Amino acid sequence: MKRVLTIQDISCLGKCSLTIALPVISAMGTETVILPTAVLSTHTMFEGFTCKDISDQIEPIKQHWLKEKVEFDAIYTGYLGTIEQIDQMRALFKDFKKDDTIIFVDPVMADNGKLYPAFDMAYAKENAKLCADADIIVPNITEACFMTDTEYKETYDEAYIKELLSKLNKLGAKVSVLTGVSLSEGKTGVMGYDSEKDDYFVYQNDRVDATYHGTGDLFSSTCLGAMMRGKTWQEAMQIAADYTAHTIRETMKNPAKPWYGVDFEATIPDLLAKLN
Ligand code: PXL
Repeated sequence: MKRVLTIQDISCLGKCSLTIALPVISAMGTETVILPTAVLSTHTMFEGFTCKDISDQIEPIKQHWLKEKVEFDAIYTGYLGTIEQIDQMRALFKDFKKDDTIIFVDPVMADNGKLYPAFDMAYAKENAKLCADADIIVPNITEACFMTDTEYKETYDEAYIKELLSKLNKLGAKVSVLTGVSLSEGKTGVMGYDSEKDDYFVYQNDRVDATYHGTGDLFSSTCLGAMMRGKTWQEAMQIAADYTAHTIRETMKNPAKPWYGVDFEATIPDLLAKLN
């Protein structure tokens, strides 16, 4: 069985980051080791959330694991809290990266043209540096714009996306994937670029007209979970895009749907059926 380490916050209520990555990657058949970076009462879209940064635990936890000679097939970072934590991730990658360890970076910090409440431009620049150490990065268009000093556009064409991918590629990851890319009316999906093969990949499915928090985390977790089960990154993106859209559609059918997250718990069996 493969083993993934995922490093993100725990939002106790809210269905995002670790409360998605842990159940989803585990259910997909991969051991999921977690390193929480902060404990929040809820994700940051709730008013009045509490937050306890636990950066000071990262080093002792890491040292213990090094002593135990733990190895990871992939390391996946998502929402981190501070510039210092991003620096800690760069050191952690060096400590644990073997030849075949996949470093998967989702530089979670922004959406819809805006940074999340906790972040500023300095944080975005530091995330750009973290991307240099990755095998695969999966920013949305907003995050890509902040990391590459590009103007954010609501309406765009394929040339704009290719230019963004080319700028992302210069940050240094082997594969850059942009999420939330809509190349025609009523469609949405991903477009990626593999710098080693000089190859583009596009996948578009039907757009679902609803936005929920945590869907980016669901996409990333599913994608890495599929890669751990032997899928190529292109196959994994397709599985993750379909599963995320399916989960949003199913959530919308729920009369008591939570505004703060999607009902991925109900759709995991469908994901496993697709995977096997
Ligand atoms: O889903 C991304 C995410 C993760 N963690 C926290 C968040 C968010 C998005 O708002 O607030 C704490």
